[in-house]
Amino acid sequence: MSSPPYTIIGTPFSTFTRSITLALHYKGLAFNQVRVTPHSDTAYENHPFGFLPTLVIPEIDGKTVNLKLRETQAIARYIDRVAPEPSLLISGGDAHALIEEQMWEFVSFAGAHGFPAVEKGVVKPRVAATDEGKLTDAQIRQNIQDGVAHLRKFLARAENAMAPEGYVFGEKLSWADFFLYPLLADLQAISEGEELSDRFQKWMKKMGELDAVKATAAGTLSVGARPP
Ligand SMILES: N[C@@H](CCC(=O)N[C@@H](CS)C(=O)NCC(=O)O)C(=O)O
Repeated sequence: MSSPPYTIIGTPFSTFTRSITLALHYKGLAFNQVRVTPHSDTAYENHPFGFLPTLVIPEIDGKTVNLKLRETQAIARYIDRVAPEPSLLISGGDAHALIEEQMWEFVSFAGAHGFPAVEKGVVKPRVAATDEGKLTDAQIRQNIQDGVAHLRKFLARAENAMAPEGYVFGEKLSWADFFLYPLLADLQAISEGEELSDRFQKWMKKMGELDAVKATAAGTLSVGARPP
């Protein structure tokens, strides 16, 4: 008998949620998605702080548990354990990495520094101002100029931590790519996408060829959607 599918709580518009749905698709794990925004009633019913995503695990060892697992990196570790292949881990010796934990270091950079730099500092204020329709492009650019200056620093440092070509760790697709991609796909969709270097643009193109990326595009800013 096949196991019941997982449930992911989170709108496709949420970049952390997309990191997980990318991996669920990539690893061929069936899931349902409950498309809610952060701090909605459903978000709070599933997450103590109303954040996204939560993964609801229906069964463990054939026993119904409906366990709610929060925090994207904890969810990633669970997914790797139940579906180790195809692997999203690296090994020391992949591209510039000496030890496998450098992949988790990059993941943490993306979440802790990339999310505020890309989403909070630039994407959200740009989208809010554009949707409101009261300011000119020049006025919006002026309002977010500090955010863009900070974004440039993040992008330069992230690029510096990447292999010179291929995925973040060269030939090996990993969680590092799945954590960074949703942020830069949003960035690419707005005018400030012009900040993406040639290296990032090549990487975006390579990522865009993945079935998992195509399957998770609906409902994201990259295709012009809005929450949920
Ligand atoms: N540390 C959390 C961060 C998740 C996160 O920030 N999710 C965003 C949506 S993409 C959110 O729920 N934000 C709500 C807020 O900032 O108040 C994780 O890794 O899961």
